[in-house]
Amino acid sequence: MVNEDKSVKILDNIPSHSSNQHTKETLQKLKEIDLELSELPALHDTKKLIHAQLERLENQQFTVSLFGAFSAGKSSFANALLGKEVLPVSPNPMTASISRIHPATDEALDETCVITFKNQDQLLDDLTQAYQKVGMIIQSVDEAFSQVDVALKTCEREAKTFFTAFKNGYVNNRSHIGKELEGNLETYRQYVSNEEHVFFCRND
Ligand SMILES: Nc1nc2c(ncn2[C@@H]2O[C@H](COP(=O)(O)OP(=O)(O)O)[C@@H](O)[C@H]2O)c(=O)[nH]1
Ligand SMILES: [Mg+2]
Repeated sequence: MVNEDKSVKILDNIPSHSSNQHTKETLQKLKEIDLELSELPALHDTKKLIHAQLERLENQQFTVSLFGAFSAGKSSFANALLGKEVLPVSPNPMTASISRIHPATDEALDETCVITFKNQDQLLDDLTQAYQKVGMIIQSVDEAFSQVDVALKTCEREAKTFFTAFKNGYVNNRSHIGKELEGNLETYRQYVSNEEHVFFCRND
């Protein structure tokens, strides 16, 4: 019988940086825990966590996340780590977008990118909230676009960036809504550094 405390204890004993032998042992332990947890629906969340760890370990994957205020040097640090100027660097604040950099694979070649766009519902949610703040009700993204100049005239200064990005980016990005766009390094740099493009991209 495994309880949650015991499984956490086993995980605590697993070395964080491992030689090949340690990795094999860790994999074995995780598989054992995974098997025992299958019979315990109450520990579904723990099982999910262990599954994710198993997958990462088997594929030799790990994530380094960089957080920081604008112009803290996150992109410069990531480029130094990659040994290549992948992310655009600027003394001025860039967009608040999240980039995930992966090693190249047979399917996802080096210096290629996939940009994921918000769907109609996500865009409409964002827009509805912003329009409500200026006392306007919109029913569709197209309607929001037709009313954007009115919103720009009445909105507070902080909301101007939002409405301007929507206004300037809509025509170019309309056809991408709800889709993914594959491109090269130039496409990625162009998207990540332009508010009018980032506005239409998913950020999760
Ligand atoms: N002096 C100094 N400047 C840095 C350093 N790292 C980055 N910068 C500069 O700080 C600015 C912002 O860097 P960036 O990497 O774009 O920051 P991000 O907004 O956090 O991604 C750029 O002008 C960089 O050249 C550092 O270690 N020392
Ligand atoms: Mg940056």
